[in-house]
Amino acid sequence: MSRIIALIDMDCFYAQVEQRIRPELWGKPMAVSQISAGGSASIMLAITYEARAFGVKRGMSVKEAKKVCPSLEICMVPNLPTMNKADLSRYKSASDEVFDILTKQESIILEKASVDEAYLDITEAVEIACNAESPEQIIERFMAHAAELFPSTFIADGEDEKLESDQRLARIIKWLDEDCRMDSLQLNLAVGAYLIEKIRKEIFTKTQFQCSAGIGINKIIAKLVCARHKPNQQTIIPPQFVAKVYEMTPINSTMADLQMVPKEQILHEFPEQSIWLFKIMQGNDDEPIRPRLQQKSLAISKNFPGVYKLRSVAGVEKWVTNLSAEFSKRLYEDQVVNQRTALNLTISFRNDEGFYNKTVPLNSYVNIGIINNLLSFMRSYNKAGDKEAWHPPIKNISMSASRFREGVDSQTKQITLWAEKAIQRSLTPDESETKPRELNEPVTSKCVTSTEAKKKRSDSFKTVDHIPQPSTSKQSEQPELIQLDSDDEIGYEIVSSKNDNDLKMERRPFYYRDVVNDEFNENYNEIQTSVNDSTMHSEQNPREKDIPLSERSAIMSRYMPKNLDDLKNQEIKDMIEQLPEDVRQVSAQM
Ligand code: DCP
Repeated sequence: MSRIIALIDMDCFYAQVEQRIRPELWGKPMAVSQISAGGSASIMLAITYEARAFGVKRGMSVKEAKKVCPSLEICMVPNLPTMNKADLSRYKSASDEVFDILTKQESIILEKASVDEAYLDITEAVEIACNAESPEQIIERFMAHAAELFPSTFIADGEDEKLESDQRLARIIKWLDEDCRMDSLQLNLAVGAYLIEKIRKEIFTKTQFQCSAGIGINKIIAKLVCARHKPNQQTIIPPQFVAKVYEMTPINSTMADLQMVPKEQILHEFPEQSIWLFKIMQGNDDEPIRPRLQQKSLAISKNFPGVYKLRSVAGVEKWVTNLSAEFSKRLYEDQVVNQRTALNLTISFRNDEGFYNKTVPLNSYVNIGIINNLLSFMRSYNKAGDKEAWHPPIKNISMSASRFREGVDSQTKQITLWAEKAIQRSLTPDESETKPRELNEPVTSKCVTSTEAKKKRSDSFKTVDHIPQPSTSKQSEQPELIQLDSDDEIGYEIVSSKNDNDLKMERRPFYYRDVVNDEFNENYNEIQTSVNDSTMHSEQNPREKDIPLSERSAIMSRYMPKNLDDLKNQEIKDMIEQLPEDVRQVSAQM
């Protein structure tokens, strides 16, 4: 049986999250905006469809947006308490809610594509549904109740965009009656569309969020039509219409253009990729849905565009410290939630002359280690004569942790919890003692729903709200990057824009943006391989066996600073003092 794949994409996601918090904004032209680096301007990130009708576009400034839509309501992305950096935790929590629903669906394979997008391989679920009734019964039932069973489905046939709503239903009934009766693949697509209608309804009922979907025989095709009838609708693309829809879809003009190129030329120009390209051109794409919810790396990145470039030692140190503290906190959180430990740290920065990076073993999650590593690496590139200056100025600082091994030993758990609390307090020295903050609140099903798996794994641990690491650059400064969501395995980012008015920018994985540096990509590939290796050898997980003291101490030492005096935070010092004597002594000697 041919595969049936769906792509579900939340509509104007951040905007819906804000609308749920302020229900009076449902149905209104509104946008979510974020202060750009340096705090001077504010750009639109998510725009409701009501506001899009006025011409409000992503990347516009507040002023530009208000000009085209004076009634526009604007919600700001909150900032992290002590940093000029956005706090995306509420959007991530909302995303978790959606993914909780998706992971609970039976007989589907789920692949998280971004914070608000997922591919679903529903082949098996379709097969099960098809086995429960005869094809005739299914078709009769679908035709008799089409309005109720397919309230928001379109058939992409090249004419679908012109249809009025009554014509939409008539088209579905005709397709069921003619094509689905003749062809089991088309019937499978119809059953798939029916299942996706149900899943989208469930998402809406449980979260109040609307989403759209594309349903086809592979990922590319599902992606191609997912946005065709946004918002809150879904599109099936039967194979016979793929070529026509490709041709008519502007974002895939490349694919339509490829159809015009003689096959010999493609073979000559792209010998390696030709088979794949031919398949894609015909709408065939064998890439499987990879079950994936846990990212393979954690990253944090901050851009300093234009006038915000870092030109002083103090500025660089301040940002390295802030980012390291935040990164460290995320590592601890990941350790608690995912019960795994990162072994590699890649530190990188960009200045006016180039992009530099280095991968080192991640010996400790304590942020002082991360700060020192990054600073000493960066200092070797500071050519300023003046000892307070930094030259060439810094445009981006990034850190990423990768090569995870399974497990966190029990002593580390204690440190993790203590350090986590300490870091939270150090981020909010004035408030946390006196009044409850969102960060310190226990996770509740209302504000954060972590997945079942996470819940099971974290047993006695409380997770804290996720602190993500967005970074933005001004749209006008090209080719500056906008990093969307660096903690997804592939955090998408905008890498290019042909002109200021065309915001249909290319998206590609976070790690491949800096093709300027082959060494970096080589490292990344190596790390990826190692990740697979380490998961294959999960029996080495120290939780699983009674490890001898020397080995336990070696593991501990990775989490312990070499010198306790390095620790500025009294609470972490106190915590280490309370560790079992044997562990403390042996670790201190290492
Ligand atoms: N986002 C961001 N910066 C960008 C692009 C997007 O922070 N440059 C955030 C805001 C979006 C969310 O990611 O709400 C999802 O992005 P999408 O591209 O899926 O766009 P939307 O969900 O906002 O709208 P659509 O309905 O077109 O999918």
